[in-house]
Amino acid sequence: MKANNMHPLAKLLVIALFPIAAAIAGESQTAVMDLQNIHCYACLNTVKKALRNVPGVEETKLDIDKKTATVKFDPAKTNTAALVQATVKAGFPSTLRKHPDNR
Ligand SMILES: [Cu+2]
Repeated sequence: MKANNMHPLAKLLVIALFPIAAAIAGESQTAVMDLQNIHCYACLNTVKKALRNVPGVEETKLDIDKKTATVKFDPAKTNTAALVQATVKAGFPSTLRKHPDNR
C-alpha cells in the first residue's frame, strides 16, 4: 500500500531531477532570447559574434524578422544569464523567452 502511494512522488522526483542530470551528463541546452535594438544584419552579426565568444556556446541561430537569438550551449560551461549578459554588453539587451529547463 505504501509503495503505491509513493509511486507518483517518485515519478515527480525523476522529472524534477532530469534537467540536473542532463547538465551533469553534459547535454546541450537551448535558449531563445528576444533581442532589442536590432535594425539590420550588422546588428544581428554583432550579437552573433558576442554570443559565439561566450565559452560553452555551441550553436547560434539569429532571426532578423522575429529578432530572436536561439543559442545551443553546454550548461556545464555557461548559463542563460551569461548569454543575456553577452548581448547586453554588445549593446543589444535581450530577454530570455524559453528557459532551457522548461522543455
Ligand atoms: Cu544594424
